[in-house]
Amino acid sequence: MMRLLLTHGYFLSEDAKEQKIMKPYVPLGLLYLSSHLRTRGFEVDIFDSTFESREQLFALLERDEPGILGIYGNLMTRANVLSIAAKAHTVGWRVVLGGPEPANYAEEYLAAGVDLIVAGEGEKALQQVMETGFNPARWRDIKGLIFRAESGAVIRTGPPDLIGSLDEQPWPDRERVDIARYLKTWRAFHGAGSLSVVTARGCPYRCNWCSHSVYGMTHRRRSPQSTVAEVEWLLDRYHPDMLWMADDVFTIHPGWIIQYAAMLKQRGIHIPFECITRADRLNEPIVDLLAELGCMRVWIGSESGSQRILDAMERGVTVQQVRSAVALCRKAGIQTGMFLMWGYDGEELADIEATIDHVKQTRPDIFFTTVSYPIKGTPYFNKVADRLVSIGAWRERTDRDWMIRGRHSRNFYKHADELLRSETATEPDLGKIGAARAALYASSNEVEA
Ligand code: B12
Ligand code: SF4
Repeated sequence: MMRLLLTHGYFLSEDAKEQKIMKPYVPLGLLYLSSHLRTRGFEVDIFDSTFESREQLFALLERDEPGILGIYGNLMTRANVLSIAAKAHTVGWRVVLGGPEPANYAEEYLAAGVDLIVAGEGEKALQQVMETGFNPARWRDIKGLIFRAESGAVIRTGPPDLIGSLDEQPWPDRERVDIARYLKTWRAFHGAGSLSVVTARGCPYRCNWCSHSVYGMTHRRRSPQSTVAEVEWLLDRYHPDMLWMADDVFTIHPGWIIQYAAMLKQRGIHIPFECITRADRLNEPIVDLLAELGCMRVWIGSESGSQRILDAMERGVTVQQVRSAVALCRKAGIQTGMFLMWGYDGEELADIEATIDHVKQTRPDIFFTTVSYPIKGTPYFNKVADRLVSIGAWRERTDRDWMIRGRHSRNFYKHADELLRSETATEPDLGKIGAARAALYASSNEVEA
């Protein structure tokens, strides 16, 4: 039987930005694949690259008997994934890719020499591939694969077979990675160690710029019982100081939260946690329950203070809902983190002013801004596709680097950011605000490409 080695192309030591944030989490997708395959008798190893170096991985690939190398790829790790795949090939490994990015650029990855791409949920598809002994002649009947036939044609076998009941899956194979190192890093930088858990897969909402490449529009939940059992085990086994509920929208199902809370209480479990949610999935009873459970911070995608832009994004949330949700959290003692997006299609100065006004009125504890970027496969990407200008070679850039012809310049958004920050400073400086606004307006005729 061929051995499978799983890895991801993420090296913390090469990421200067993350080294300042230092909130690493284990690659849960790989750990789920590992436990799924190992319980079925396959030999699986994990090289968790987070704290290791590229050189260490390359040395391992050279030293070990070649087998199958499975690599997780997202939009930030393209160049690393390609370099790892190339190295693996030169020393005799077969390479399979999975995760949210590879299927979006299947032709390019296959042209780079990758043997196989799994599009979407990986457990069943990879299991079936392993059962063929990694034999391409038997891949056509397995759902969820993209590969090249001998003729050179790219074969796509359609969406993968999904796991019927998430509760029947073994928990992610955390014992195979160095959890202590993650916790130690967290504690050294933040005074508390955090571990991630997922309670569901997939999000049914349709925010236009969000990638649904792994789970499509599906939404499957674990039972509260199974989640509570995993949480209890995590606390007993690793003693984290807090948890991150890494779901797309943790509070999507109020009934589930109520049952989960009741079970945690019944077992006397209380652990601080943070999560991502949507403003429309919070109301007073749910916020109070979250607070009671130990929720210290919720992250809300607020995106814009302009309803016109939220509607164009098909966000399905109103500006007012965000304001009310943040106010409810403040009242309950839960901190709020807000994500904001500049530069969505059609956004103009008035929308930017509305966003700044919105943040001033809403007063989240913290906010992060990004200039919107079209991820391949999203409706947003399709909407701006005819205006996309690429800079540099595909192998070196990411979907974050697209330029959109006719959009305001990066400089303009930098000024928007400066204005937002000066307007929301604890002690606003009128001089700074005036200068930032003047710079924003003065740069409004500059275009990106
Ligand atoms: C947790 C998370 C993070 C954490 C990552 C922590 C970590 N180490 O996991 C943090 C906050 C750091 C993060 C950051 C970012 N993230 Co993020 N993140 C997520 C999130 C919410 C959950 C990931 C997860 O654990 N999923 C659960 C597991 C079970 O699913 P999975 O990882 O997809 O794995 C399954 C399949 O993909 C497949 N599979 C995975 N690996 C492999 C490998 C092989 C060989 C095979 C065959 C199959 C396979 O099988 C797995 C089991 O079914 C996802 C959304 C989501 N719900 O998945 C976004 C998501 C992955 N993130 C995304 C983005 C855009 C980012 C950022 C770029 C954001 C930013 N602007 O900075 C950064 C990039 C960071 C980086 N340098 O890599 C996008 C990726 C889009 C894309 N096309 O690549 C997603 C999909 C969100 C979205 N809907 O748009 N993220
Ligand atoms: S942004 Fe959040 S709510 Fe919207 S589709 Fe993506 S995961 Fe779902």
